[in-house]
Amino acid sequence: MRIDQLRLHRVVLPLVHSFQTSSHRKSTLEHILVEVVDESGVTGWGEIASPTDPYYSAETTDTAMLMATKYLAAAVQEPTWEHPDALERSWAKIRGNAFAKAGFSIAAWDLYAKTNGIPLAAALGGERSQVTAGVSLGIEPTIDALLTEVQTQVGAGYPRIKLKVAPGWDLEPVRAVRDAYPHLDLHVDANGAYPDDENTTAIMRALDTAGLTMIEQPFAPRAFASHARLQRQLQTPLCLDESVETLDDLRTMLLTGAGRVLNIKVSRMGGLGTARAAHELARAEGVPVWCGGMHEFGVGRAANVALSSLPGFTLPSDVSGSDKYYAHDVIVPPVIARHGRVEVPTSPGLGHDIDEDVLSAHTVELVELSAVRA
Ligand code: OSB
Ligand code: MG
Repeated sequence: MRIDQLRLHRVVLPLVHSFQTSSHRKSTLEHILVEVVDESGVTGWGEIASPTDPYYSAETTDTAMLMATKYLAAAVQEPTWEHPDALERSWAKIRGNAFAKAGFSIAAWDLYAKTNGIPLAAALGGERSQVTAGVSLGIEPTIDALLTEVQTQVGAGYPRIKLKVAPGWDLEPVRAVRDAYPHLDLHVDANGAYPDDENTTAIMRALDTAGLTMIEQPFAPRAFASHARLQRQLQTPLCLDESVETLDDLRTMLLTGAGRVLNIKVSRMGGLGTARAAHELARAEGVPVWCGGMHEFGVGRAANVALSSLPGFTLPSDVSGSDKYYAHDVIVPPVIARHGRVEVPTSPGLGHDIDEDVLSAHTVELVELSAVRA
């Protein structure tokens, strides 16, 4: 296979409900959709789901666009390849920039699966026909507003709720939700917002009594030693997200005991190949994994659903329905969750078509970089 045409669509979609994490608040999201066309005219789609600003990782939408046009465009169009793993290897020499790489990886995997007439999930080795979805709830202005959100999502059938926490928004909201829902599968995510000090240890010890399934990323991305020390003091498993960008990071987590659960994100790990490899390594070590999200539009969301069908994804993934985020998603049909479960598509590739009207209505920039061949 060889990719002849490449288009990068910078797309802005309004969120149905604005979302606040420990670092920022968002009411629209801007992602880059990657469209590749091979020599026989088959199209693959991917999504660069980087946040606009460098608060989750060092990348931004603008750095991803720069890396895409300056380096990844050539890396994806030069080689002839039989499997997307070969393409991912061809750009491995580009350091970092996982979100940008992931957009190209998803497009290549979609193209590969379509060319072979199989669903993306099957191309990855997925086994499930349905995946269990959880929802991630942002920091709300008040505890009552949070309880209303929890009620809405529990009422919609989602079996697992994750709450964003941050210094000043932790014990009180968690206790309020736990008191209202004594048996709910509940976990918290701090996005690395806590300093490693005695006060934090006291807060984490208190959270340890709230019956949480896990505490996700209390400390900064590189803080393996801090996570390992805290984990030794808690019953509740720590889950790493931002810390694990590569397989070597996962090996460090396993060796140091910095976490007992792994959140695998296609974006953070630079593509579906590395995400799948991380799943295999974690599975061999008996570490449960789940698929995290970055508020993806439908393209990235569909890739997350396909990945979540792999056998080691034993915990609910952040693959809630498109409607939780976007009034009009860029794909048809949208991703639909019923009673907290999403069907894994059975048609070739991602299993969804691009809604050209929604795409063109929300595209703010289109870059075409087609190969010039001798
Ligand atoms: O840490 O999982 C995170 C969104 C933006 C940045 C970081 C995170 C998130 C989410 C989104 O929690 C979950 C989803 O896409 O449903
Ligand atoms: Mg997280």
